[in-house]
Amino acid sequence: NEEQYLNLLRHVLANGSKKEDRTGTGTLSVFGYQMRFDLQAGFPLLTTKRVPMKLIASELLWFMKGDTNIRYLLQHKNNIWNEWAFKKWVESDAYDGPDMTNFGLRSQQDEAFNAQYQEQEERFVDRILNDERFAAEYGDLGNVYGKQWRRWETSQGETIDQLKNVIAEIKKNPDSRRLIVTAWSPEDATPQRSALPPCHTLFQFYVADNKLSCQLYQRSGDIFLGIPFNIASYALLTHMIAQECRLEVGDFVHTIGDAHIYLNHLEQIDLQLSREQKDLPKLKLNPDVASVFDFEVGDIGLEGYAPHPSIKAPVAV
Ligand code: THF
Repeated sequence: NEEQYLNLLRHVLANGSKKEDRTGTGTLSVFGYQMRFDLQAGFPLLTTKRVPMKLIASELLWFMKGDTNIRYLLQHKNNIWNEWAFKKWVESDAYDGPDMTNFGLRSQQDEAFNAQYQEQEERFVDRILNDERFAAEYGDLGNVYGKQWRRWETSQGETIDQLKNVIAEIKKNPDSRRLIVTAWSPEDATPQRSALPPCHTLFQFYVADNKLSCQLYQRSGDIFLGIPFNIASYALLTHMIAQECRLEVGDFVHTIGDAHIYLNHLEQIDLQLSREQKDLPKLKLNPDVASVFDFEVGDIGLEGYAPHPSIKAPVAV
């Protein structure tokens, strides 16, 4: 069940330090926290609030395709990365609409500005969907996960397909202690080269007793909005790779560096903690898909997911 996650919420509420952050929202934060989910016990999707599995699936497939353009996400009605592309657009020379400086914070504090912002973002999304050249220029987030996992660029000008390589290695050499995919590159962790340096710094696989486990080191985690997505996403990835490698699933181990609750998520968390947990759902993958790179959204389903209603919260940009 999701006790591990609820304990993280309680731990940070009780022990977190007040800490300012890049986005100006303010957080309660702890440094260093680890959770472990036994994937045999059910699929770790929260039941104390509805978490949209469809969005998690399309985001993960987007990463796995090596795509870094939000156009694919928008075509799947997934808006979770919009703000980062929108930020690049409104900061570019080509943008000629109303001033959108610091839109994340201002949209929450100023009703009139929020209306303007919503209109501009809607126009932006329309243009990404309908104008291929505009999408190529302003829909691309640069060196985010898709690029790092599938098309890592070396200083020699070669590319490395880390995800493909690690799957081949799991099959060939399951006892290896080097089953690693890294997204963090010191060269790329600059505002010029990446809209948002990767939060999911590195993940490692481990095979024992015919079971595939995965551990993620996440440098920074938004506990209320991001972490529930991240847990489900890496759990799903582990299931897909296990299917291709003909292994059972083991544990997902989630290690977080700066684990923080945004101060504008506190009421939502009180509500969530007042709710009773329900049974975890089961993941249903289409068993006929032989390669992880052939999965589509329709091959990924859930059985027995009957969560409490979703809880809305603003995302810090
Ligand atoms: N930045 C911040 N501040 N938080 C994050 O969680 C985050 N992510 C990704 C990149 N930067 C981040 C984006 N992932 C939602 C979920 C995941 C996101 C971004 C946003 C979100 O708003 N979820 C809503 C539902 C949204 C919807 O229905 O459209 C929710 O209620 O869960 C860390 O990976």
